[in-house]
Amino acid sequence: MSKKLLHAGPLQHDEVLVLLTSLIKDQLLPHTRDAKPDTSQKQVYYFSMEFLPGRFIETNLLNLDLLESCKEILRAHHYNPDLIFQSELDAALGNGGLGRLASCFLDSLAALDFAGHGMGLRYQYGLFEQKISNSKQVELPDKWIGEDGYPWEEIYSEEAVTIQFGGRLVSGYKDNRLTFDVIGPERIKAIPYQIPILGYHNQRVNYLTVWQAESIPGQQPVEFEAYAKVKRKAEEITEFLYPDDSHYEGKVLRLRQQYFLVSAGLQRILTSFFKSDDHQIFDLPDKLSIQINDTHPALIIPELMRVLVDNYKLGWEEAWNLTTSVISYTNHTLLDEALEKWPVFLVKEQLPRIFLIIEEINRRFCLEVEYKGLEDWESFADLSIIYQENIHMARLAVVGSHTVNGVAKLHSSILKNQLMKSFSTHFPNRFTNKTNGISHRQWLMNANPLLARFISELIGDQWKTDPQALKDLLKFTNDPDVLLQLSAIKHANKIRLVDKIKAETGHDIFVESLFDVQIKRLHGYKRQLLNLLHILYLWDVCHEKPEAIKVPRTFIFGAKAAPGYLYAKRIISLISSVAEQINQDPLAKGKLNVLFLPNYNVSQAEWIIPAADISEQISTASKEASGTGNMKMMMNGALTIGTMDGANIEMTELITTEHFFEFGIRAEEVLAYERNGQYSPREIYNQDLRLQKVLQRLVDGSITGDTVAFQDIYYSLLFKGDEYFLLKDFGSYVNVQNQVQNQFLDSQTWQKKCLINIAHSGYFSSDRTISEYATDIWGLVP
Ligand code: GL4
Repeated sequence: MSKKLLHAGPLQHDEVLVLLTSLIKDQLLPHTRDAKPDTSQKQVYYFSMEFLPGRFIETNLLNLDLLESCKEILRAHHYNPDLIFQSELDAALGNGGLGRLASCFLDSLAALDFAGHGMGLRYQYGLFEQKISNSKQVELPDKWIGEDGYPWEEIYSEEAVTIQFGGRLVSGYKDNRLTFDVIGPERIKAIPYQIPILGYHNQRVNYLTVWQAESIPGQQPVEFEAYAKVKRKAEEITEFLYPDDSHYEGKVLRLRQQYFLVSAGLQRILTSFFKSDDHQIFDLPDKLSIQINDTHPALIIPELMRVLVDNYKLGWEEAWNLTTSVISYTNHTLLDEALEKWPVFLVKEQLPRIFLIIEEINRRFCLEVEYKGLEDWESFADLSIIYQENIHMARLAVVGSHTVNGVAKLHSSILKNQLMKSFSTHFPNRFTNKTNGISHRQWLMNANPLLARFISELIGDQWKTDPQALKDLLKFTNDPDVLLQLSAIKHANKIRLVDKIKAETGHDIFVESLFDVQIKRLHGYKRQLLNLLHILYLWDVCHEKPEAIKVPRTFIFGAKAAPGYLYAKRIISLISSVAEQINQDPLAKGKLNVLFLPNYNVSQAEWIIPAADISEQISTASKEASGTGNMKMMMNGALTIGTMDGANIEMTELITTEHFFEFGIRAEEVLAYERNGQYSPREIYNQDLRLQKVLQRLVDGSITGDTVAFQDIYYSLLFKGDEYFLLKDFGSYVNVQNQVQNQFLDSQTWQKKCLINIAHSGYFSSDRTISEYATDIWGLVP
């Protein structure tokens, strides 16, 4: 325990937190662990370059059934539990949806009592901390690991493993087999840290293992400068997380991170596998499943082949059968800029043996394709893993997995029938869908205790372990008292948020206004800019026809932009600048309020989501693979304004479009325009006066006084093709936003819709998603 605690006098909040975490870790965990040894169970490993758990304290207390009593004890000792919990730093080891999904999945794996563990990296710096200065994003390092380490982790130095890069490959022949030796490789130590993941009221403890890179003592050159260089080169592997979401950077360091993760993770898994005396290598598929979270860990395919062929001396076919029986792959995006392609020369240089194995996988696969009669060159261009000097990681992942899934119905269908059509023709049974989900424990029980309590008063506690039981709420859709209480809970959550924002930013928000929320990474396709164009339109209305604004609105944005994604950063500037102008315009006062909250992260989301009235899910149709913020807000009783994209479609299937504000062109239309190139934003502009006025604001100086400040954004829409179809969807967006305001005026009908949304949100619990992975992909018995 920290020495800091040995002083006299009352403890500081962070000191109480240290006490609580050590109490949970040291006193309670060993008992739960002893209670359920699970070595006989099939083990699932979820490999991911990103995990975004947020804070663990409340989750762990909730799972141990100690949350309420702990809060009471703290209060009895005059501590405010919220302040204590908030002193825990978020482990921000991910960018956005992909990493957050991984954390929800770990939560559900434990809750459903599966032996499912995470494998990730212990980046020294998490996702950057965002500040907004002069309306611009500034990135600061996120030091999530405190002086005494990270409170939830345990280091296992004695279980460190060695990872090899580079070297010269020498082939030989021994015992009737080809052999491959790597001469003079660079060797790096990987040290595992384990973070416990607790099951909900079931005594299970799984683990998220995160690896840290270090140089190997004794291997270093003696000269100081050379020594420092070697040390640095090793440590940089886990120094920082690449801050890109849905965009890949072909940097050698990223490749090294990826291999480091899979090689370290696999060594640990196999060591633990062989700890059971009766486990033979051929039992692997019965005892082990490996899920790769997007292609980032796809090198595990050739790595497992290398281990089986070179170390365990299996024949290629035997090794391939084992590998493909163990591994499955989830695709999370169709965006071209996110599909990883590693240059051959890089992989050859960094991972010579792995490269040979990939070549051999590809050679055999191409022969198989040829044998099936698909030998025309066009299909090879689509199918070959190595093509034009690049290794296509999604292709490698598909060929080396037994199952490939997308993350929402539409996404999976485009993946199967368009992007990977040649593959699904070749492997007709390999592609499937697993619609994403979120942990209802974290996003409802923890984030919104008022609503959680109210739901239990109405329908009992069954929904906590069977979230689909939330449907029982449908009995109350016409109960005015229930609807009134629902509205009171939303109001209380809004006050909670307003107070927090006031304390942190000094900004005043009118609680009675409609909270219109868009919180997610900043990306062109997510169309924060479309939201802003609507705000500019409303600003015009404030000036020209103020009586048309019948409901005051607070627009809340939270979004980080990748530091290298300049267009996204420009949009942050625009939003912040517009916010500044509107918030000080007397004609907009009491009608419009715009906020860009800096440093959006998991903990912030837990405050914002319960307070949202409107959830903005307005991506260009076909671009958002699933989205998960949409599910979180639905579960917390916000109504969605959205396009027919990602999981929005499945939301409307459940609640019908009557309880969802739908707008915009459909995926087929977007894809058709992209094929035929016939979209003309100018034509739309010429016909829409509202749009003309709004876009003029970008270049007439009314935002910052400067007419060139946002010219680039203006050009991107009008002269550079409007890649994400903002102008096309502007009209229908404004119309549906108008419906939002009209319906908000009728509080009872609005609350009824909220209740219907909550009642159907159980489908989007990650418990449902994980049950589907378990039965359909991993072959687990519940
Ligand atoms: C993402 C998708 O963009 C997002 O729609 C999805 O919900 C998430 C989890 O499946 O994965 N893909 C990448 S890359 N980042 C994401 O957030």
